[in-house]
Amino acid sequence: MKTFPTSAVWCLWILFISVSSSPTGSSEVQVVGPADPVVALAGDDIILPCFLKPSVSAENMTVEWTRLNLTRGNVHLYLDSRDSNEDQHPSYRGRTSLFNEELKNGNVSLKLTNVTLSDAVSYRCFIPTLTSQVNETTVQLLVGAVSQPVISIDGTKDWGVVLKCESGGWFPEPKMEWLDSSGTILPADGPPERHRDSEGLYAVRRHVTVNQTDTNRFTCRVQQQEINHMKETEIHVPGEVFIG
Ligand SMILES: *[C@@H]1O[C@H](CO)[C@@H](O)[C@H](O)[C@H]1NC(C)=O
Ligand SMILES: *[C@@H]1O[C@H](CO)[C@@H](O)[C@H](O)[C@H]1NC(C)=O
Ligand SMILES: *[C@@H]1O[C@H](CO)[C@@H](O)[C@H](O)[C@H]1NC(C)=O
Ligand SMILES: *[C@@H]1O[C@H](CO)[C@@H](O)[C@H](O)[C@H]1NC(C)=O
Ligand SMILES: *[C@@H]1O[C@H](CO)[C@@H](O)[C@H](O)[C@H]1NC(C)=O
Ligand SMILES: CC(=O)N[C@H]1CO[C@H](CO)[C@@H](O)[C@@H]1O
Repeated sequence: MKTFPTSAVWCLWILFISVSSSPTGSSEVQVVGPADPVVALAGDDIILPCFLKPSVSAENMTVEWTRLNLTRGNVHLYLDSRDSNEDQHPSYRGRTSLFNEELKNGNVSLKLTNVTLSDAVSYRCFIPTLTSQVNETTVQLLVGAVSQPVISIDGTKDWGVVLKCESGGWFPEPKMEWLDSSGTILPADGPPERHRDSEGLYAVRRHVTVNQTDTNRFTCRVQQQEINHMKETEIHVPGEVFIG
């Protein structure tokens, strides 16, 4: 009786090792995607990562890229060792491909060209031919849009000069700030004004009244943290503008 538990543990241990280290057990191959969202700007060509782990060839597997919550059509279908896009959603036509040379390495990442704001959803990478629990993964795509701010002199007010900064074509909504030449944020003449155009892009405008300084240089900074982008424009206000 005393030796029974020990040998039972050994048996289980050996069983465990032989199951977990079995290199050909395709039931353990998992579909893996990125931990973080893919971030892109409108117009970019991007890769939505998806691969088999451990790496086995996907050449003879079915690969289905779909949009979550898109009831009809798919984004990209690879079936019978070729791309089969008869049922592709029209908005993805001609913009999708797999890396054919990479399929043998289990890399079923999707290339999507010229992304638009309406592509910013979650995608499902699904391998129905895989006999494993983890036969799909989800990849989130964030798409932003940015543009250079434009500064103009909007007149004078008492002791100072009123500067105007405008920037259209942003997504998501950005933050706009005025800075002096040492990088200190200046108190603006109010909160930023914003509006959205018909395409859903944000235009932002903000005024600041500045005094004469050593450099007379001022910077307008527009930034969007979710897509990690910043654009700056600097103006040099001629000294004589202040005297009037
Ligand atoms: C895929 O199928 C083709 C044709 O049946 C075969 O020649 C090839 O070896 C297969 N590849 C893999 C990785 O199983
Ligand atoms: C898959 O292939 C693409 C294109 O060659 C490459 O950029 C990407 O890094 C590959 N992914 C993996 C996980 O190997
Ligand atoms: C990219 O998409 C935009 C908007 O859909 C379109 O106007 C533009 O022509 C496309 N560019 C290319 C290179 O296909
Ligand atoms: C994919 O995996 C899920 C969850 O394990 C399972 O319910 C489903 O039947 C699998 N699909 C296929 C086509 O094997
Ligand atoms: C500009 O100068 C005026 C008068 O000296 C002062 O009241 C105001 O606070 C100054 N503004 C800034 C932004 O430094
Ligand atoms: C808008 C919408 O239908 N969202 C759904 C998309 O699918 C996920 C998961 O299937 C749901 O949780 C969302 O509610």
